[in-house]
Amino acid sequence: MNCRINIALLSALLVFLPVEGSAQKAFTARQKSVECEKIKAACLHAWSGYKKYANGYDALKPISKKGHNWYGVSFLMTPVDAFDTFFLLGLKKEAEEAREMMVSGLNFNVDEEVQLFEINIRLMGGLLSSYGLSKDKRLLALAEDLGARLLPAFNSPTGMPYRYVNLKSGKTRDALSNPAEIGTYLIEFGKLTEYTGDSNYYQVAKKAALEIFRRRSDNDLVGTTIDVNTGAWKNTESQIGARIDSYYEYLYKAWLLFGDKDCLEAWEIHNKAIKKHLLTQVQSGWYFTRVDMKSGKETNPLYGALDAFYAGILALSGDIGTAAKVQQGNYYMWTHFNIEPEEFNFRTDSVLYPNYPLRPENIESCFYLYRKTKNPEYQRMGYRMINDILTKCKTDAGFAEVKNVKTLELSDSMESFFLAETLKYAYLLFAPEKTLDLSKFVFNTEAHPMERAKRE
Ligand code: DMJ
Repeated sequence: MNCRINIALLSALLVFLPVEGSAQKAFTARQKSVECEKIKAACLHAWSGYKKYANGYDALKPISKKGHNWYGVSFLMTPVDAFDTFFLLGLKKEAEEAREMMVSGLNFNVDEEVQLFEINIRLMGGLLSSYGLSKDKRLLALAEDLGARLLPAFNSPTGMPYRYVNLKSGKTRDALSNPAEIGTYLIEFGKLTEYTGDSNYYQVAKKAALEIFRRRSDNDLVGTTIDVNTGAWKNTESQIGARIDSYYEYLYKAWLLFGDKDCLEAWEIHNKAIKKHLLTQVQSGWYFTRVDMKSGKETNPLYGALDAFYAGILALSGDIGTAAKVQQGNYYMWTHFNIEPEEFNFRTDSVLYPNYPLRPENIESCFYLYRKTKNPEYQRMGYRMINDILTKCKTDAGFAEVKNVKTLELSDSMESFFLAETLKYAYLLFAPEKTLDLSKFVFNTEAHPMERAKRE
């Protein structure tokens, strides 16, 4: 059975793989539609595994075939994250199932301490985009209830939020935070303000992000860890990956979504500094290194799966030249190690963290670069990545994280962002542009599309 499937897959690959030496050749309409169908089939496979083995849980364990919750109760991470992917892919039955689960199963009036950042990008983002697409008011009511429960997190002396908040009592914990967990609320809280008319949401989100910006170094860089009680940096390493990434992303997107000029200015200042101090060329390509925010000296030549998003935001902001050369490095990272590792040392070409948890960022950057340039090279890159995932990460029940990209051993996790982001960007890379018009929508960092407000 497996063997039959593999042979069928191989022949499909041979028929549709763009011929070596004609790398720039555009995919035909038929080839694009085959890719879209393949990605839809992957969505259906992941969703049916979730329903069969993890129904009602946050996530599926795709090897042991069990459900997994992040906290004491389930917040239905997978259905909330997946609804808008099903919607955009035209998977109506699956979208309905996910919506029904949300409206009948979500309850935020629980004595649970949750991580503000993850709840915001996955649940708040998912509920708001689901409401925007479906106009189902019950989803907006859930988002409003959740928003009110998250607000106490921002009651710190600096206005930068604590990392954890209890949804029932509002009690907060953990003042040692980072720019991503402090500055990634502009999109969701801005949408809440737009939908509810309560300006407080956007105000607290903007204050938090700009408190980070205010504490930038003379080099216009920020560090990795900061104390939200005192505002003092605790780790001054500056980079664009984990713990900082979406802070930058949201500054630019707050401009796109809400026309916020303060955020645009902050993005431009940071982006200039990032290109000046972090962008580095080695033999295999261009990467963003890590430096001390004050001295600008390199601390660690590390690059990885999360850093790969930056080419996409550069492309979105119109800097195609830099985006294109960084994407070559992203592609090298993917192909050189079988599948991209979580982190590698680009000076020694050695892997530091060998896992691949089904992350979207590299494909996301292919998507933005393709949309902005129409250069089929980016579809070719994405094609390689998608097919690696669909063949190497597939299990009976879904898709699994790679434990080690060298051995391709799998581990028992399918993060909800696989359905929210990885498969969505993969599909949109080959689907007609009208499926998601970038002049009308902006994605939050979990790939939940938010409609841009009409401005004069
Ligand atoms: C997602 O939850 C979001 O994209 C976040 O900004 C970074 N990490 C994951 C995907 O890799």
